[in-house]
Amino acid sequence: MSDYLNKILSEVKAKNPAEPEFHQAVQEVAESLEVVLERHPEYRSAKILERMVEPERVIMFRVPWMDDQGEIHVNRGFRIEMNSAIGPYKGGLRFHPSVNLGILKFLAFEQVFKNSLTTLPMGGGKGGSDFDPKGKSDNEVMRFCQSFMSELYRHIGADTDVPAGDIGVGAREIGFLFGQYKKLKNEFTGVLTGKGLNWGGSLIRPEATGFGAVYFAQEMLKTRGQDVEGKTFAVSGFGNVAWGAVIKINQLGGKVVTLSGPDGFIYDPDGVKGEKVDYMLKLRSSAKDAVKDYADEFKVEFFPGKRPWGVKVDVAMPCATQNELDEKDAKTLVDNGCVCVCEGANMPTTLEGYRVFENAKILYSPGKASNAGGVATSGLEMSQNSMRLPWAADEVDNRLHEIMKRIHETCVVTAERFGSPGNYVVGANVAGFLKVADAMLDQGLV
Ligand code: NDP
Ligand code: 2IT
Repeated sequence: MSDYLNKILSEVKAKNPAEPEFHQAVQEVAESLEVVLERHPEYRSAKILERMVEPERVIMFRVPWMDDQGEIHVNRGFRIEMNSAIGPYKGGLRFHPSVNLGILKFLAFEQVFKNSLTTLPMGGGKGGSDFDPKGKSDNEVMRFCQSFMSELYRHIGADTDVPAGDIGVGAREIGFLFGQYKKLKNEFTGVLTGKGLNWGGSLIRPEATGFGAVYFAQEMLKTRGQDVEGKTFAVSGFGNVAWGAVIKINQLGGKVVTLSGPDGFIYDPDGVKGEKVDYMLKLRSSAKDAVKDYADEFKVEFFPGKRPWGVKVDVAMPCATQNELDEKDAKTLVDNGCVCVCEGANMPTTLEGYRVFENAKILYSPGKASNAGGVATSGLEMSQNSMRLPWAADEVDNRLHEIMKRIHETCVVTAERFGSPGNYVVGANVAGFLKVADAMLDQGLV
């Protein structure tokens, strides 16, 4: 990296200590921007990157709530409003005990580039809480969501900041959050996405991230004359994203042989299909955080404490969480003949893992490109809410498919234009950056 970029990275590290995931996300983007900043000194003199690594606004708040036994708990709530150059802040809410400021800043930073790639007018944000939904009753989750929204409501709005789901936040939580927002504001607007179908939600939104990621993998494989049909896939996670990916892989004739959870992974050589896909929904709603039940139910092998990357497959789709695939895993995948790694989660591969894929020249897409279908469909939900007209499932799915093809094309063309043909990381970072940077230049020093 140039001295200029190294200086920015050092300053980010000094100013934001103890936020390793944020440093990692900034470093990955900075490495991609070398050529852009050489060719475009106007971005340097306007200090665009220096401005982009500083959130426009960070909101942190107390979330007190009472459990079913009458005991009081206090969690911490966050919303990072990272960049609004191209639209209202947009991005999910994560409820997981690992949530802290640095993790949400990395996610908000990634979201800015991802949303820019979708072609829709959305800025970037992320939020959440260190609340652990594991083992909580519906009533406890409701009281928590109501308390969380009692503060968040004053900072968001359909034209200001539009949160959605992420890890630990699905249809149930969005419902409770929306109910409380409506009550406090006395307004029925598209302030959240991922809503229920009867009250403003979009068809295909639950499936969209996984569907979009598989459409992206299909486009990547096409560049090498290959297809999803007949390929075996290792998928990690068993949540919303993994579920959507498994459905679409099956529809396109591929076979998924693994799923994983914090407890380990399952290997199902016959493929996760049919009733087994529906069982994934049961696993999630059991709130047990374990994938082992799948192995017990369908009599397949379970590997406790292990990740699925040692299984010989054609395509790997990490769909669980950040840094779940490291250098050693990457080498194993490459040695086993894996031809494509398509990220469904946000930053699931470490920087060292990415370098292994880069050197091996296998197809590798960063989450900000390949998982953008979720937020893109959130953007389509916002459009439907503004029009007060719902679209049919086919219409949403076709638009999602077109958007993913366009993101793929943009990554390929941009990577080539900036001297890194075939590198989807460079393509995604540079294309995402250019649109936001130009909007920031247009709008002056704000
Ligand atoms: P879910 O809560 O539905 O599922 C998350 C999965 O990852 C679960 O299997 C979960 O297990 C596992 N997981 C979470 N944290 C950890 C951890 N620290 N260690 C091991 N496993 C973990 O979330 P989603 O499917 O929505 O999200 C998965 C990934 O996709 C995340 O990276 C998210 O940011 C990303 N994403 C989500 C989008 C969406 O629309 N939902 C859009 C784009 C990206 P458990 O909860 O049991 O720990
Ligand atoms: O990481 C993501 O893109 C999401 N969790 C979805 C965000 C959204 O606003 O739909």
